[in-house]
Amino acid sequence: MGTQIQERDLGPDDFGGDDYEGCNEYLNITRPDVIADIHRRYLEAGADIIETNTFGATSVVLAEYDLAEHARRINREAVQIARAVVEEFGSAQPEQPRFVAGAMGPTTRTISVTGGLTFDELAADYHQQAAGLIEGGADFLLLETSQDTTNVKAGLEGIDRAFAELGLELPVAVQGTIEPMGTLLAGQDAEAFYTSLAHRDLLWVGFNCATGPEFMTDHVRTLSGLSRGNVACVPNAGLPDEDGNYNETPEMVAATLMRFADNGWLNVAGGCCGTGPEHIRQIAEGMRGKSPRIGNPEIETRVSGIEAVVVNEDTRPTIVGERTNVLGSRRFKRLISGERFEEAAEVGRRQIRNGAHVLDVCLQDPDRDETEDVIREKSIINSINLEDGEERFQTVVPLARRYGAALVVGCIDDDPNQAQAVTRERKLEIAQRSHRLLTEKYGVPEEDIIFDPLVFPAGTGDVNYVGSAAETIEGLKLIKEALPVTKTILGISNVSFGLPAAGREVFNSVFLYHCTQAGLDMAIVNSELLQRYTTIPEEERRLSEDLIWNRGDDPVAAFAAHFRDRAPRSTVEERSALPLDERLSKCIIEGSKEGLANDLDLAMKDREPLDIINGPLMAGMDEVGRQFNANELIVAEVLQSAEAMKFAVSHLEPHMERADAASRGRVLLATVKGDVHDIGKNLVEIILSNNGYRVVNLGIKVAPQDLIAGCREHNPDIVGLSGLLVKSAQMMVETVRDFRAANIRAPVLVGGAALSNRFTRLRIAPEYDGLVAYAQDAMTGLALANVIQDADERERLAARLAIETEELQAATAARS
Ligand code: THG
Repeated sequence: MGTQIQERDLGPDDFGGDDYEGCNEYLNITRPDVIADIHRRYLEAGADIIETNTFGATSVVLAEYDLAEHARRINREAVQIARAVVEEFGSAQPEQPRFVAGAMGPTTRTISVTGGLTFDELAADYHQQAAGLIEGGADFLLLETSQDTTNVKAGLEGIDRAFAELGLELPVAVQGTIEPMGTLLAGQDAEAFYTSLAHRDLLWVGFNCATGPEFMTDHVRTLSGLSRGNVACVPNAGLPDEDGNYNETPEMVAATLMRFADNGWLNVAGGCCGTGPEHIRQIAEGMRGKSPRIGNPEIETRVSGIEAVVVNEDTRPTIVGERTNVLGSRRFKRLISGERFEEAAEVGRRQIRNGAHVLDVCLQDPDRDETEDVIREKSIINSINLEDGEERFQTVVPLARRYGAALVVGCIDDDPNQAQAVTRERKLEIAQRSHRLLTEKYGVPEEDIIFDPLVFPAGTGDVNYVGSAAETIEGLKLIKEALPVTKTILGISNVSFGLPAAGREVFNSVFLYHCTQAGLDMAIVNSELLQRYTTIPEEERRLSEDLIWNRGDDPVAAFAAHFRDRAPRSTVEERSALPLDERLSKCIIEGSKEGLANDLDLAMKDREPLDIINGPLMAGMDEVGRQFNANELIVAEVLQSAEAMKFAVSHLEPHMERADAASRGRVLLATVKGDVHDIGKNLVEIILSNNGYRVVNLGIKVAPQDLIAGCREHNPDIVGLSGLLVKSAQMMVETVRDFRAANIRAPVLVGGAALSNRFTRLRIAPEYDGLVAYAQDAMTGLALANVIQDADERERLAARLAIETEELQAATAARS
């Protein structure tokens, strides 16, 4: 609409005077004939849906022209123009029904970035806009070009208010705009954006505007992989050039959208800035006969801030940082009451840096107004329960459904004698009652319920809580068994209240270990102090386990006696008594950098850096892998070990000899999209560059389009793709598929923990036109690179790999 209006070279008179020049929305009043004509041209071109000329018809935008109070009327009349044109073509034609979308732009402010207006002010403006659009007769409402999910939520709130006012509901669709840097202006990526909106039953979720379609590839694929409902892609005709022109031809835009549709990603295709009627004609033609996308049936527990977090088996337990709690930390309380918010935020960042995925933010200070500081993404509300009967459910649950939030539900009810469930049976009973109410009466999806079976202090001597830690573990198991789609959470540190300081983290750790074994999904802990179960001496484990299961005469006294008057145990000191190589391995195993640099310097006195990596450091990583596979480590701990390894490798790297600069070839390396793991890849980088290769390392979470851009820029001889997670293997398939579409044929080496030669041959190689080989480890990667750089050997390798693929395919076919 914007570009079409601009092309008509309208003057001040058309806009109703100098004061209004540039206010496109005012043309609905002053030149309805022009707007009608634009609509007509798009319907002639084959559009099923036209958008009203109301992108900026909210009071906050119209106020720039002193037209704020006309917002409702402008929206109403804009729909009437579009409606009339649609009726010329016949809105109810059975072979092509046509629709009017009431367009609602993002306004000129973003609540989370620019500020300058509140959620409630924006919701009030959207209320007026939506009401005008509904009164005019729109078929549905479209919140589009969204840059900030908080604005979208204000939009949805305004729309709900308009529905309530007018006593009628229309379908609502939402489209975000992902900038060239890969996120919305306010920072969320495609996954977080979808997660924040997944609670609404939307007509569709999609992306529009921004870049041309090519740059949207990865975002549309991501959205398509996640979305339960429909997906739309409505791109610009390319990125505007320095003169503001959009240069992608109708053929180009249509071809890319057709490719998306062929991949099964689309329910709705369209054009935004710079797409004229001819673009729409070619898109409409291109989409004819293509099958619409089928929604994703998968059920997941997912939440989001700027980034999305999925609570599932892969990352269990999700770590919830406990320090951002005014009731659980005196320091945090002081910072908040002093309004030292930046330092308070740093408390959260430290929890995150030490492995927390989620923060337990509690600002319940009676002297302050808590609501001031709450932001609305898809958060987790901690917590509700049945202590006062259904009252809390009644007030909180509708809010959670309206704005999008998961719910922690404590196992507490209105029992007059003991409201908090201590026994396993009561925990299960309350969870089941809450579950029934929440799913049946309030319509909460099961995956958004997180039960807290409750943790009580096990070591205060309070007779009510003797054996309660074991009841928590057993109650957890019963709840997981009875309600497998719901999730569980525990405030781990509660268990050790009242015990000697030196023993608290030990006991927390042993308790967390047993809860994790029992199936715990989320753990509220101090991620900075987490002790590894495997590093706890046998005797201290036994003392802790006696306390959990109430074994022996007086397990509290035994535990307290052992830890009283002791400083917290120092693993650093214990390590220092070991021989050098064991110390190095231990640093990796325990995920500690303390003393590591010093020990590496010692080791370098009689060994080459690469031997230290391949020796004690890799031995440490192997042990970490073993412990992880034996369920003795949680993901957060593995990440700490990875950090220590990274630290060691970067400490050694400057001391490594480089082979002659005469380059043996150029290698482009990246950890694929969705994955942050890069120890393996960084090792490959070091080994290759020490063997004469020039390596360009694109880093972590590299999306296919960035790899394609990297290939175009660096023209590599070999591309190396790395990734640790199971989903990274799939991302490698997507990446080479995009390479093929972009005509890239460089040999690709793939490696990573979840990858296998079989997957590489059967799933990745067939999607690519160049050579693809699996490198089991860094040294194999080097050997393969050397083979690839020799023309004859490379040909033999390609032939061998092709045979392997065929054999595997034949074997698979035979089996099925
Ligand atoms: N379930 C759920 N949420 C919870 C809990 C729970 N949130 C709060 C709490 N329990 C978990 N968080 C903490 C935070 C701090 C401590 C314990 C649990 C703690 N603090 C020290 C103390 O009080 O002695 C340190 C105080 C300080 O540093 O000033 O132990 O069970 N759903």
